[in-house]
Amino acid sequence: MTRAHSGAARLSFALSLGALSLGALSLGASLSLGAPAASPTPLPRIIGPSPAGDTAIDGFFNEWEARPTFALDVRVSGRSGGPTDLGGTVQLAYDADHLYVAAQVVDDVFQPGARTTGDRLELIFVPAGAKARRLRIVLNQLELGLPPALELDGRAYAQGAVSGTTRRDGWAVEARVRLRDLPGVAGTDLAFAAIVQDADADPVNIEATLSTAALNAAGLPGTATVRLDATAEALATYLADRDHPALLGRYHGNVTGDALDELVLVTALDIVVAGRLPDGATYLYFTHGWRTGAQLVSAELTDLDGRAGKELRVTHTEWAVPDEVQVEVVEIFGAHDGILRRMFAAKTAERFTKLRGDAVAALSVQGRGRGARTLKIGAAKVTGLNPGNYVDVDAHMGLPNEPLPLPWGDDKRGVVYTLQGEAWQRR
Ligand SMILES: [Ca+2]
Ligand SMILES: [Ca+2]
Ligand SMILES: [Ca+2]
Repeated sequence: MTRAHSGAARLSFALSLGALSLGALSLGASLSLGAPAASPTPLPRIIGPSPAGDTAIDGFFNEWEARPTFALDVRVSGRSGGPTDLGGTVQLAYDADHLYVAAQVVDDVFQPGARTTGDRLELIFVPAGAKARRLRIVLNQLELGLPPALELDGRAYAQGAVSGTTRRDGWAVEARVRLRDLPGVAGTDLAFAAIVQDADADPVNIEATLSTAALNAAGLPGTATVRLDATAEALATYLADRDHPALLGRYHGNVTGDALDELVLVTALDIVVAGRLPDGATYLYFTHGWRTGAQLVSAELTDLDGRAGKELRVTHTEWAVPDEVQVEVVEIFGAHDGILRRMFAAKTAERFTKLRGDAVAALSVQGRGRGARTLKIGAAKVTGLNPGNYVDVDAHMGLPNEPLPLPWGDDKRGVVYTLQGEAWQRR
């Protein structure tokens, strides 16, 4: 429940979580991460920013060696003449002002590229909720040392830079585009594809087309494949340190009330809030949220405390007594003043599998307009349970959650909670 700042390329920080201590994390150098294969909501590849000045558009590719790579391995059309005919990799990088692209293509015969003839390379970017943008790198007579040219959405683009070279086994280009000309490409989930069309024997006959991502019927990448995100390093380190826990949910919104939105991950082990400050420094909050076997039921970002920034409302189930009593717990987490806190936790259901009975209550959120919401847990509706066979399982729970109001208990009319300080408490 701590916030760590990372302005430099690497540093280490210790986290004090009280009883939920995770010990120390050390931030490593990895700038990319992939979601574990078992994840129900795969995380797009996250690419962190490169230091300004690290990328030179000069036809030399040494600065790209350690950067994340997208393989040209999705066949869109045509047939391959083998590994020397067509293949290769495409890379993206960015800094505060520019997007950088590198393509290193294996191609046995270079055909000078023009808009509709020869070997061709196009990159498609579809930011979340926005229309597709197309960057074409017109290869020209690369083999003669003539420079390629850029086109953005079909028009000559002179605000960038591009360089290229032919190689013994193919050709390679790198390019730079102003981020201001591609709004939304950085900082959001991005459907991205690089597409290479290969002409060998005849400049007007495309023999094969490869892409870095599957394309939909409209010829566009349909799912988010990448995210250019300044929080990448902190997130990558967190995920590596926790041995890549399964991702149960991911959300995007403003949690802290800072100027920029945060990325919220619910993993099998923790709840993580990653963000950055306007000066570029990144931070990471996380809180231990889950125990072995806990399952996410739902989560949403919603304003509950009436202050800037949304709260994360999470509902999960877990076994209070293994294979006998499953409980459902609603929790609310909020970040203020540099601390991510559990502001509320209450049980909303108990399911006794052996007795075939259950008790289920509803949480209602009351109040509108400004100010904190009032929470009410109504008395549970009970099936198959009565004061004679009901066993209070709260003693077995380690969570500091409020008990379930039962129709025969002291709370038989339900319980109302109001925000008092940093937590909702019984009125
Ligand atoms: Ca270079
Ligand atoms: Ca070829
Ligand atoms: Ca070719």
